[in-house]
Amino acid sequence: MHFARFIRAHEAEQICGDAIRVISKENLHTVAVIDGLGHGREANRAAQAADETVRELATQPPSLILKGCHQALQGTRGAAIGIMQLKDCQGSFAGVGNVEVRAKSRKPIKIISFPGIVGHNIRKIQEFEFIYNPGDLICMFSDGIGSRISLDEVDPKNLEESAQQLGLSYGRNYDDASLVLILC
Ligand SMILES: [Mn+2]
Repeated sequence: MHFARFIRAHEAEQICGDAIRVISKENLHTVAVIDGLGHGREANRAAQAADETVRELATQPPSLILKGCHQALQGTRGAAIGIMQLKDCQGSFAGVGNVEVRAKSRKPIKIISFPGIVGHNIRKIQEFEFIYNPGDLICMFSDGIGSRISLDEVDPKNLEESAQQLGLSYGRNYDDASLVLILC
């Protein structure tokens, strides 16, 4: 499993309100894309609180990690968060708010992030399960990345470079932008 990420702050900010965390423990990989609401210092504070929770709960199922984040983010601005776990060709995902997933995979990966703000109002946390195969390509990204993003441009042999190119091509300057590429 290989990972490559792109992350950059809103053009007027020094500090980023998005965060990406990848944690691998043996063959269990937990990937989080966190978008603190808005941008700047308060967005960063919310994202860091979520990141800390993801690190603490990394081996728990995505829905429980999200619930943990919901508690940890009380009193912050809140965040949109997507959590994916990958283990032995079985994947699961739970998300709240605008975190999207694209995949170039042998079997379609159908995933929905539900509306809401982690830390404020979560109407529903649902875990989606899917099958992945070695060589499948998955991208998770915040809404600072345009949803026209296409994985056709990704070169699996140059994953790091591809992540930077995607981020620069599709990133919106007026929001924090982050994406993570996963080569299964
Ligand atoms: Mn955003």
